[in-house]
Amino acid sequence: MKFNAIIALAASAQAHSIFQQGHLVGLRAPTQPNTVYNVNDAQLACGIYGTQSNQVINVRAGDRIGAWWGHVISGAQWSNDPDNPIAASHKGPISTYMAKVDNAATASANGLRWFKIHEDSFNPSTGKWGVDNMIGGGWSYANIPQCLAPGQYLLRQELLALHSAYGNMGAQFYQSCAQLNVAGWGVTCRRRR
Ligand SMILES: [Cu+2]
Repeated sequence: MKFNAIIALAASAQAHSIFQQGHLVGLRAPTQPNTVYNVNDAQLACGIYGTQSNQVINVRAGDRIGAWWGHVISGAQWSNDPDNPIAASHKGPISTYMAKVDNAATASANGLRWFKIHEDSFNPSTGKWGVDNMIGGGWSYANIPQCLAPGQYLLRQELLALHSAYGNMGAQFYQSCAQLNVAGWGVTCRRRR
């Protein structure tokens, strides 16, 4: 078990002028900063089983979603925690996926058809990984696709730390899920006749 890594704590959505943020509200998140190594593990979907909110976060197609990462629940473990939001050694991409479900508050996170909506990977011109960009404020963002069909979804953000990936099963997967209700197609998404 590694305690130098992280978990996602909050999700927020900017819908026009409304800003909403919930600390673990509408989220499924681990309660300890432990990692999943086995890609066949059921907990690869939304992280090591911890908290699961009974709430769903209302967003709109096209909204920018922010996920806030912290070393422990509430963020830093102590003042000037060098491992908050994650140890700088844990370089790798941050990817965001969604999957359609009937009820985001209750649906199983396994056996779903996930699609990737965003990836913050290695940028050769800056030499930075998605993790480097998240460290600082702890936020990592993705846009809900503009023309996504309305309905309930799980949104999964995955941080893949590669610092020990030289060995078999050495890559560290950290993830949490947000339970979303996605409203309305914009006018630009009307079906053509
Ligand atoms: Cu670690």
